[in-house]
Amino acid sequence: MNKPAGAPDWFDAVVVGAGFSGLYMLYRLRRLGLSVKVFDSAGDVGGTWYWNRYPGARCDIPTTDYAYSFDPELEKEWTWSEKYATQPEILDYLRFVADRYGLRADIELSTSVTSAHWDEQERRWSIVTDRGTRLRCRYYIMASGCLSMPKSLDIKGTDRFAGNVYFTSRWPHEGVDFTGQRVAVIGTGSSGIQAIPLIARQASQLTVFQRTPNFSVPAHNGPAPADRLTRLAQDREEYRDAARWSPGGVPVEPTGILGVTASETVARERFEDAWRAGQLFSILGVFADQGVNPASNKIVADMIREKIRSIVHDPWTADALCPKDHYFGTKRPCLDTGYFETYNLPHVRLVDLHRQPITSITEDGIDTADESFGFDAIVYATGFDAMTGAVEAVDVTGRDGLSLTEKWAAGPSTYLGLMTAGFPNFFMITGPGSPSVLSNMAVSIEQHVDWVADCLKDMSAEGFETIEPTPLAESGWDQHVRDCGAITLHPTANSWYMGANVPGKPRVFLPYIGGVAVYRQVCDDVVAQDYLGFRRTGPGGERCRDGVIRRMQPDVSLVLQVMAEMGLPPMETLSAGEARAMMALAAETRPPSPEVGEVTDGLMPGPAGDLPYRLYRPPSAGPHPVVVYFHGGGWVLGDLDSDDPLGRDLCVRSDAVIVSVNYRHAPEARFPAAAEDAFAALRWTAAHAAELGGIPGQIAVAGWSAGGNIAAVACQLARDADGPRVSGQLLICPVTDSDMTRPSYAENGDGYVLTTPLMHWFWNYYADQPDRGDPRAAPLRGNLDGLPPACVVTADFDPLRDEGLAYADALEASGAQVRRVRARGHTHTSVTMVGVVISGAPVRAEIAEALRNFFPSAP
Ligand code: N01
Repeated sequence: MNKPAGAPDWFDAVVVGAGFSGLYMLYRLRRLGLSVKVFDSAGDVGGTWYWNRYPGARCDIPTTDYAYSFDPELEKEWTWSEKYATQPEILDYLRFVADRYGLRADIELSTSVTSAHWDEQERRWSIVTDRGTRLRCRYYIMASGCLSMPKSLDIKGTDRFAGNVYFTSRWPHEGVDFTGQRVAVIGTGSSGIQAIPLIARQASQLTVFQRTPNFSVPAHNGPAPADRLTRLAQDREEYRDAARWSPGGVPVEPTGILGVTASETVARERFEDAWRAGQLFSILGVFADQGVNPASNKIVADMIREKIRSIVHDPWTADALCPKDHYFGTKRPCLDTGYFETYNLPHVRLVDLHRQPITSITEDGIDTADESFGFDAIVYATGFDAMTGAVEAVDVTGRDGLSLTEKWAAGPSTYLGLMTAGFPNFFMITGPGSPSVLSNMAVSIEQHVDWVADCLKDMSAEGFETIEPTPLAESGWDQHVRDCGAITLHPTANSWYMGANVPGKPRVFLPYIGGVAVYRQVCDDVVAQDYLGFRRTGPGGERCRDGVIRRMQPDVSLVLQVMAEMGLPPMETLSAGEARAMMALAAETRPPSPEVGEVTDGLMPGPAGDLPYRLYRPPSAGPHPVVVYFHGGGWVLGDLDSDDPLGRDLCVRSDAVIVSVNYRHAPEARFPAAAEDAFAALRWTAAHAAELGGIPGQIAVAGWSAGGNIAAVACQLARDADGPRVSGQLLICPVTDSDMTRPSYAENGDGYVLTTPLMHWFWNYYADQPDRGDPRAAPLRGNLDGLPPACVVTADFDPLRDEGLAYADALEASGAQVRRVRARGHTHTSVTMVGVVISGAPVRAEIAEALRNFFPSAP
């Protein structure tokens, strides 16, 4: 069909960016038979490798891995010269790729897309460029890179300097000769750290202005590593596949060794190996827990600081170069060649901006609070508006005039980092909410491009014209991205990952840290579930299977995965004795529990003999309110040790004395033994509160699972017996009924540790069928009038969830004050896994607050 005169050009797809992602996107779209136009503001292809030409610029992922893998022939035709190739070599590679596949014909260089507006009527994007070109397309794809928009200068007086000014991210093509010059470098991120040693070779004087010292590891560059080349030669596809299904996009075997439990010898060996390897994923993987556990992280950080001090001769400079304000890995670590050694040169000086902040750039140089420096040249290595900068640089307007910048005012919101609701047919390659910058970009780019191309192919096959995520799917993914970030140390750092380097940018953890393999699986699952969370429309109507792809907390999933790999027999196939032995064995591998002020074991009288108890006293001066706690385990399992971490955690968080009671268990003592013991324990503790260091009259009960059951029963018995007065009841995932027909049993009865068969096993041991309706077994069936305030905790993936909620509803209906705590993304057991499941900590903090509120007069 001929285009009417003056009408905009039409393409199936417009792609912004001709770097790694844009080139491959073009290649894939062409193979689908689509018409494509690629725009890039650069004078040639290459993206980041076109612009970042500063001396020393190299990749920091071994080049064997930082390359396309989609075509074996391409791999045969290109050989990398070094472990970490230089910028010119990588740029040559990308030019070679563009030429080899004849891609240039569809690429318009030196042209920026300035606006992209969705036309709902026509179901097309209208695109405008800075050269005034107007065109229309069905699919608009941003392949504009995560670190391509330089951060605006935020230092006073930058326009005053009369000497030469350079930006690492926009380096002159002809290069720069600093011979004989007095040079300043501002910024010590990856760019500064790579450039500084080379600038120092030429400059007569080099002054480095450092705001935040950075962790850096020697790259030990050299020829491409023989072991990788051999593996690739032996089975290229196997190697590439291992990368695709690895945590970071490079085939590295993750360790299971924890920093907190490793011996000093093991820790030292692992660190030195990683230091020698000169690879980011090695040093980031010394311990499995260094990204989440401050103590473990400190071991690695201390060893790096030790290295810095051993390299840099001047102790003041060495100290100033040691990072102290962030955990290792929470700001992107660097790979260097002779960076720290450079400070031993007599003409190189470090200025620590924390002690001596820049007041202004002047005509002649730089003024700090106490000194004026004269320079011939200033190099800014001050970084990027990462991940969102390039996407938001275009005026993108979606349905109903919604602007992307407005939508993202509080931080980006995406589904899978690929699309965003309200912007049909708009794709981002390695957008925020995808592994992107935390991974080998080459692998993540290929995965995204393949996903988008396959999606368009599927749409065409099924007669759809538009695709867009649903708000539910998107907010679910945003939540999952936040949940993954929240269990790590990342949110504590002022990093560009957090948007903290750009003044005014919302503080949000931008990438997805769940790992490349997990993420790939998620994307595949979405497709397998008929594009779950996407709405697709076409002339034949629309199709949408709405939903959230990942609702479980990431560390809970990990625990379930580890348990599945252990291949333990289902508990309900064991005898009570065998099940208890298995529980005891599992308890031996727990990490250390929280410290409390004091722990004492004792005995209290029960209806059929003494009951052991363990008392946890907070570190603060008493007396304290007292909480009588009953452990979980289906009335059959559990003891003082099984719930020891939770007892300690509750104690320190709530500042209350916790008296954990070991009641009689089934099948040796069946119903109502446990309930009777619980009430006896409550009475005895209330009567002896002062002796126990408690405040008389300030007594609450608490329990988890079956312990929650007998805690609830104890409150009912205390009410009926006219005492003791109970200030509150904390019921964590309690058994409140013997009816297993509620929906949460159907939803969660299999696969989340506490299963329907296991609940049957527990009930069968505990109570005869006729007794199961007795309110002392099923407190939901009792009279709920006049009961103390409650905090009821329910977990999303718990078969008991709905009976917990039913109890909260019924209590409220009877006039009790109820605080509901939802353990979002948790199972029946995970909230209690102190020190293992980090995402349980905020839930336990909320529980502790509820406990404290039971005792309003407590200090
Ligand atoms: O940028 P950065 P980069 N006054 O943001 C400082 C990738 N990359 O271009 O930390 C004074 O890391 C700023 O200080 P602070 C890689 O992912 C890869 O170096 O904000 N100083 C910091 O020291 C990397 O992480 C390679 O306190 C100011 C520096 O400037 C990412 O790109 C090579 C300042 C900026 O560091 C970005 O690296 C290069 C101010 N007003 C880059 N503003 C490879 O090896 C900022 N700074 C592949």
